[in-house]
Amino acid sequence: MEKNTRLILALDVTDRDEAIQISEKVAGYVDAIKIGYPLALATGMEIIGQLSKYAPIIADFKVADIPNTNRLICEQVFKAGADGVIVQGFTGHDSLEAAVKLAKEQKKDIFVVTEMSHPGALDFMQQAGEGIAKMAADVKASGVVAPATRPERVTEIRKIIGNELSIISPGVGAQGGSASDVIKAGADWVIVGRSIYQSDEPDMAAKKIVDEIKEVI
Ligand code: O7E
Repeated sequence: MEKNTRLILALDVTDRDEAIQISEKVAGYVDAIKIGYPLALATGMEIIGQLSKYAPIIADFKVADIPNTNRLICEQVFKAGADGVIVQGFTGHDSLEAAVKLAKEQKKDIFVVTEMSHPGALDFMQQAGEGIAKMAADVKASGVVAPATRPERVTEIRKIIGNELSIISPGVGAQGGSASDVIKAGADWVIVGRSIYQSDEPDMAAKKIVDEIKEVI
């Protein structure tokens, strides 16, 4: 993924035409489009190929299984045209290694969820987040997912993973996080959904975030 605007659109709509229209509008402002279960379940996996002409696609299926199943899932997602897949880290090193090995063979990316952005992530995930970040660095994943709602955690996670891995960070806008704060804290990209796709002018909403980021880099 080329580091240009530093914005990734989280396209959590469930209508194919709407997804295509929004992608067309924001294509110039995003470095990637993240699609997940809402859109893929509503429209089918072909949506990945259809949207990949606008931007690289990161498939957010938060893969969390045994190594063999992780590999089988990632194979299908890459075959559908995705450039990257998001996997959970809590399943441990062997599950993650299976996904990373396949991705490297196919020159694709794996991003590993460390600690999530919502309040409930404090119940169980935060305690494991730093260990997961270290494991992601050890197995040479492409990057990790860390919460824009807690920029100080992004800074901690950056210290653990160093500069080889990227940090992609959701939680800006609707969840209360700030794009400029989390970029300053060490994130490479922000992931933004509702503030863009629910806007009457998604392109202008995306541009505003890109301009905000530009001011702090
Ligand atoms: O709050 P929004 O509408 O800006 O959307 C945020 C998107 O990021 C949404 O798709 C959600 O599923 C995802 N996300 C989080 O909000 N928090 C996390 O901790 C992790 C993710 C996520 O995308 O994980 C993989 C990158």
